[in-house]
Amino acid sequence: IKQYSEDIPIQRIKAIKNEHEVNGMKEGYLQDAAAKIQFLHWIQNEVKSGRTVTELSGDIKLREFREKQPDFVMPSFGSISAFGPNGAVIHYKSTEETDVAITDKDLYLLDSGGQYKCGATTDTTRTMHFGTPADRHKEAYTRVLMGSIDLSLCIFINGTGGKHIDALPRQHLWNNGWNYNHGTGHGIGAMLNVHEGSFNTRTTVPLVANVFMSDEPGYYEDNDYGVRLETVVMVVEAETKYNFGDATFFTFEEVSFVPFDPKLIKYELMSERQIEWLNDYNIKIREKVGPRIKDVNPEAYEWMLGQTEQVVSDSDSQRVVYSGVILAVQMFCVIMMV
Ligand SMILES: *[C@@H]1O[C@H](CO)[C@@H](O)[C@H](O)[C@H]1NC(C)=O
Ligand SMILES: [Mn+2]
Repeated sequence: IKQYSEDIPIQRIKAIKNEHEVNGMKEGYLQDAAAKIQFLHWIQNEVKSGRTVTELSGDIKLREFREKQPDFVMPSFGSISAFGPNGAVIHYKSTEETDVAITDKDLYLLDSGGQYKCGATTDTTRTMHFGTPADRHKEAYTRVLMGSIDLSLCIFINGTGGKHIDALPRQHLWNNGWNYNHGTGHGIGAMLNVHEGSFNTRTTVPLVANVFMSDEPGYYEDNDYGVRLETVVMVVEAETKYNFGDATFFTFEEVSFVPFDPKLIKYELMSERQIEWLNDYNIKIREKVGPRIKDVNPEAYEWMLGQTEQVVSDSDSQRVVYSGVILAVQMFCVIMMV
């Protein structure tokens, strides 16, 4: 009789990162974000200025940006660099036969990662539009983003497995009669396997602190487009007001820091809590990745600032007042400096 267990002890020990592995993972994801931001800025410029970039040639350029990072060793898997209808092929691998030019007419999905000798395996996906996206693109993108945020925000009691919380990233798609035919989250190694066992959103193995998992919902329309947003997150203990039965509660901390595409977001669909998450995330990108690109690539830095602006939700008048005060203070400082 063959028996198969999801929770293999050695795999489990491997998946729960120690302090050094946690630090190495975080460092590797920052290096990878620095490379990816520069790449996304570069490819947008190429497309806008009418130069030809294809799925394959773009991926070569991405590698160049990664190679400039101090700890980069090699790609962690063959990039999924997919434009338009190719983005709907979940495990797409561009070849000479399928390679197409990337234009400003459709969505571009990029799922890729690297191995970093500080001890990280990275895997991050972003979907972009370099022109004016259609409403269907925006709606899909926003619902995927909302699900990704809800998973990242969720607080769960010790004993909860990935499968127990897998409805969260799917709910905004289900509400629309949509879904995606792949897992939401897989474990990931520390300069090892890009897919690692024991902890994922298919099993009920209880999630514990220092487990790294992808948060990657998607939505795909065959022969049309694909949206996937993948942010790697780490399980951490949550601070809660109470502790029912002395239980520990957990939540997630983001590890990938690559901007979302504001042009594809319908903020009116999002809750205030989701917008607050997005604003916090954007501040973290600026603080953590900003210094790594500011001097080496000021144009990419400026572009990143534009992608990570704070969003004010209409219904939250306090926020409007707050940002008004900040603006007034900034104006005052500018006037004083002049
Ligand atoms: C989680 O629950 C398990 C099983 O009851 C227990 O052994 C473990 O110590 C708990 N972990 C934390 C961090 O509370
Ligand atoms: Mn992945």
